[in-house]
Amino acid sequence: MTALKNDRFLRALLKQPVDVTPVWMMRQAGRYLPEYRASRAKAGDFMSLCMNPEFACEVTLQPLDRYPQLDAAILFSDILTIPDAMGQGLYFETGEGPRFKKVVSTLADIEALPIPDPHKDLGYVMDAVSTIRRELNGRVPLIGFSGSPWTLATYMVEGGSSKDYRKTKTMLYDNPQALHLLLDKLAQTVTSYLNGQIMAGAQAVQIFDSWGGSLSAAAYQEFSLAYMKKIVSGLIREHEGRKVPVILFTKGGGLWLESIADAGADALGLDWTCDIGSARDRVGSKVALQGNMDPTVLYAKPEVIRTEVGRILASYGKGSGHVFNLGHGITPEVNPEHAGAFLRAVHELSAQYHE
Ligand code: 1CP
Repeated sequence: MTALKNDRFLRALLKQPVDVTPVWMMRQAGRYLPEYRASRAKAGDFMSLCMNPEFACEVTLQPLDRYPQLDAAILFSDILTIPDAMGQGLYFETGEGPRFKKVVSTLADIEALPIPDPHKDLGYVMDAVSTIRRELNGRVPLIGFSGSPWTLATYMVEGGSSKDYRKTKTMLYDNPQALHLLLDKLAQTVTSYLNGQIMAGAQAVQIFDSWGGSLSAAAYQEFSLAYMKKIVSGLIREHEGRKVPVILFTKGGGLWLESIADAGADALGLDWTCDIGSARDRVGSKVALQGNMDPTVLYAKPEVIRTEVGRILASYGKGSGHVFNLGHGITPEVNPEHAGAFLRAVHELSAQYHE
């Protein structure tokens, strides 16, 4: 394997010294980029991009070619590949978001769900990872990812996106054994899926618990964090002679940072609702932090974006252990030039915080 030319992302996740704060953006390959929309039109639809390793590789590299400041690439795929591989039949209605042909409602439905084999049932993802690794040729590290069991369960039980997770939460309170069985199957699946990505070449992995923040404090511990802990304890943590850092991102998890920091991961993703300096005081010696600019700041003028980047860097303060990111994914309406101003500001303004 080619040596990494830029490893500041991996170094910051392990709190090793860096020259400037590394940066990447959640959803950096996506609809705000005209080149992404052109590739999607060529492929036919979103799932065809994910299922064809050449297309997945092409769109993964697009933001890196446009923005030389990006310090990491993220596999182009989706968290919903897992429910699809469990037989739910994922499809996308234009402008409507994800949908499933089959939903999971009863204990019998959950008992019948197979545990997918990453190589047989999700081989297209493994092929995308190895293709992207080859084409990156050591430019920057490649991040693999999965949804958390709780976040995946919400899509599987609701049959798509939801505002209130009504069916999933009804199951949580009325039929907790059924939900636990589903979460347990998902934790097993996510563990082997992420290990498959690591063996195929992913150099760090992130678990997206996008909807964990919708839970009560007690339910978060029992139905989301417990399963992420189980996954973290089953992951391959060293490969090709290097540590493979694990990042946990619970959107809305700011109140529970101390307990998330005890889950065994190397870094926590923060949304924009918490102050990163206070978060560092609460967990700083245990884990690195990733985040946390409000993605809507990218709608503002480049000077305003720069000020906001400076404010977050100052709040984190001196030293390594910070990966700059948005607090959630970049949205389709963002002007790509504003994303460029954001990435440049992170490198330009952060050198003063590193020796
Ligand atoms: O129309 C299109 O082109 C599809 C839009 C799209 C894209 C670009 C979807 C459908 N997924 C993706 C890619 C994607 N999804 C990546 C690619 C890597 C990157 O550049 O970051 C990643 C990491 C995801 C992960 C993902 N998918 C999450 C977790 C992250 C988050 O934003 O919270 C979730 C919740 C999904 C589900 C999903 N897939 C697609 C959409 C529009 C959604 C969200 C639906 C909802 O809000 O419920």
